[in-house]
Amino acid sequence: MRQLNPFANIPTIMTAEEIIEFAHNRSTRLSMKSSLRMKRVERTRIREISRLKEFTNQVKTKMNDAVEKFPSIDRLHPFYLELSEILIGNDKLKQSLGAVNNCKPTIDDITDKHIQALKLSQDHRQMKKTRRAAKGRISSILRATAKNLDFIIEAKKALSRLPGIAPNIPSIVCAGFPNVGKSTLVRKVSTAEPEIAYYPFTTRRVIIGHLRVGNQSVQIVDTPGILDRPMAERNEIELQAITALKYLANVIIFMIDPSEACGWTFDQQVTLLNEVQKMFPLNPILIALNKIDITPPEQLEKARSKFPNAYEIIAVEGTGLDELLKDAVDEVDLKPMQESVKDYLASLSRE
Ligand SMILES: Nc1nc2c(ncn2[C@@H]2O[C@H](COP(=O)(O)OP(=O)(O)OP(=O)(O)O)[C@@H](O)[C@H]2O)c(=O)[nH]1
Ligand SMILES: [Mg+2]
Repeated sequence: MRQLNPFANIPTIMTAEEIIEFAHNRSTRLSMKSSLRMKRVERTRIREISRLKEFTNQVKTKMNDAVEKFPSIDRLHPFYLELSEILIGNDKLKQSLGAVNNCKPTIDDITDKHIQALKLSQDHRQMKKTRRAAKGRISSILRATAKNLDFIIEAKKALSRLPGIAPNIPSIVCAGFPNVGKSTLVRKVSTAEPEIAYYPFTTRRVIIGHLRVGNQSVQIVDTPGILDRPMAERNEIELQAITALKYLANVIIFMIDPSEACGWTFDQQVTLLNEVQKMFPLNPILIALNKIDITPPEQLEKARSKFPNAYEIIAVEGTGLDELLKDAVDEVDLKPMQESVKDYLASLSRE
C-alpha cells in the first residue's frame, strides 16, 4: 500500500558537533599512497589538500541530509502542511532549512581559498596550520548554525511520527469530545493500537488504522478529543483533530457519550456536533451513541429522540460496530476519490 508520510524517510540528521566530529574522523583516517621518492613538502601538500577536501565533502553531505532530503514544504499534501504548521511552524522551519543551506557557499569559499594557499606554500608546518585553520573556520560556521540544525532535527522527530496516509482508500474519521470512546472503537475494528484511558485527552495526535469492510480497504482515523469552544481558543492537540477532519474525512463518525461518563453533558456534545456540521457541510456525518451499556434509560431516551437515526453502540464490546462501519463506507462516493487519486499520481510524475 502506498503510504505517504513524506517525513518518514529522511535520513538521520546530525547536530553541528556530530557533523564536525564525523567529518574530522573521516578526514584524518584518510590513508594516502604517495611515492617515497616524492619530496616531503609535496607529500604533505597532497595529504593536507586531500584531508581538507574530505572534511568539506563530509560536512556538506551531512548538511544535505538535513536540507535537501527534507521534503519541500511548499509541495506537501495539505494534511501534512497544516500539521507541520501546527506542530512546528512552517516559516521557522523554512528559515532554518534556508540558513543551513546558505552555509554551503561560504564553506566552499573557505575550502577553495585554503586549498590555494596550500598549493602555494613551501613549508610543511605551515601547510598543517593552513588545513587546521580551514577546518576551524568551517567548524565555526557550523556552530553558528547549530540552533537551526537542532530545530530541523526536532521537526523531523515530530513530523516523522505523523501517520502515513494512503491516498487511494476511503478514510473514516472518528471525532467527538474527549473520553467518549473514539480510540476504543478504532482499536476494536482496525490495526491501530491507540492508548485507551478513563481520563480525557488520552489521544494527543492523529492515529490511523486499517481494516476491511466487505471487499473495501478502509483507513479509520482516531483523533484527539475536541471541546465546544471557538477555533481561536483551540490548542495544538485539538487543531490536529480539525486538520484530520478537514483533509482526510470522506465520512465522519461523530461519537456522543449520552451516559456523560466522559465528563461532558449531552447538550455540550450536541453543541459541538452542530459546530462540526457547520464546519464540514459537505461531509457525510454518522452519529454514534456510545456507552449505551451504562447510559441510564431516561438519558438514552433523550438522545434517541434528538437523534432518531443515530447508531447505538458499545465500543468496548464491539456491539453495533459492523453496521456502523458498513454504512460509513456506503456513504463514501468512491468515484470522485478515484479521480482525485489519478490527479494526485499525475502530479507526482510531474514533479
Ligand atoms: N462502559 C463503556 N465504557 C466505554 C465504552 N467505550 C469506551 N469506554 C471507556 O471510556 C473511556 C474513554 O475511552 P477512550 O477510547 O480512551 O476515549 P477517547 O474518546 O479516545 O478519549 P480521548 O483520547 O481522551 O479523546 C475508557 O475508560 C473506555 O474504557 C463503552 O462502550 N462502554
Ligand atoms: Mg483517544
